[in-house]
Amino acid sequence: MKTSKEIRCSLCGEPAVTRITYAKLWLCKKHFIEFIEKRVLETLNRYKLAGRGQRILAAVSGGKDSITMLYLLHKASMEMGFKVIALHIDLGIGIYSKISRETVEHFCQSLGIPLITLDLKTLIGYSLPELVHKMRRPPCSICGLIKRYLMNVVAQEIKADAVALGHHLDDLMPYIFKNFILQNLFEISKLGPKTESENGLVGRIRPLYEVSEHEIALYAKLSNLPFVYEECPYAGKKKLDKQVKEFLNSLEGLHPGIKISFARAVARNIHVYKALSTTKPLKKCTVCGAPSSDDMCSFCKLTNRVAGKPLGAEVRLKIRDVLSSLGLLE
Ligand code: Q46
Ligand code: ZN
Ligand code: ZN
Repeated sequence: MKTSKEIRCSLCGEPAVTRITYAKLWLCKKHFIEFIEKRVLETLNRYKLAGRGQRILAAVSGGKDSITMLYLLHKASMEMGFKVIALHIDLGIGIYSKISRETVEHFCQSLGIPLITLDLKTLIGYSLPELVHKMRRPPCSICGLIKRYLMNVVAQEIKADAVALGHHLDDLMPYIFKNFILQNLFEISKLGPKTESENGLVGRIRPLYEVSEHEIALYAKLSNLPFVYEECPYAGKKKLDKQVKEFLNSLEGLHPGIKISFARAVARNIHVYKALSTTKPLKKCTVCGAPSSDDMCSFCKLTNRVAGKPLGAEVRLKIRDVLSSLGLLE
């Protein structure tokens, strides 16, 4: 049996750092880094996620996935000729948010990436923990709603072509599989590598669509990327999500490459899932103009409940001030 000392890169003969089972390759540090960078470039090209002259808004929390996504997107942008602008939302979750914000600020500064930081408490008068306390709703549902809203306002205001997210293969495939089991087929259409902009909602792209969690962790480590190790204190996996993830990983062990094949098959069939929509076309929120299924959007409803008035329009003005001070308004 080979010891780890004897294992050599299949491409250059240097000591290997990892095995890419589905590609039947052992790779050294240099070739592993190149392998992942090529995979992301191919993803951007294959699914037409970004192109020359475009403006991409990258949502960055400071965790390893979003930091790696931003770094890889930034590298690709120089080759492909698009512009990356980072967005960080400070949710006010004590020390976790403080460290996350500092990490993102330093990282963007070191790479010369323009960064927009929005502070939730400054925008609406409440931090996420304060909202959770007042509203008695699951933290992640409040947080998700707020982040989606703010990302979209910023993307609209800076005329971004898309919002880039750090979701990877091991986030997306279990979620897609779970939605398939539950036959929430339309939901699957939102989980592919790209959702198009429509009805005032700026589209999403997922540059790490074909990169696994393990590959991201190794890439971040080997590239010395700074990221926040701590998880958000509200994070927690549901039992079914965890089990579906383990199931897909055990399948991958038996059939290397099946997760990527699954991801590509879903991407090919996104239009099929999209055609299953039963929702009505979106209207505009009467308060803030954001796309909404109701007369008032969920952000305005939420702020109305907690602050006594819908804050969407006010928040948009505050965001415009932030963007203007950064020279990002056209
Ligand atoms: S930040 Fe927000 Fe996550 Fe924290 S409160 Fe939940 S959704 S876990 S990506
Ligand atoms: Zn090598
Ligand atoms: Zn609104």
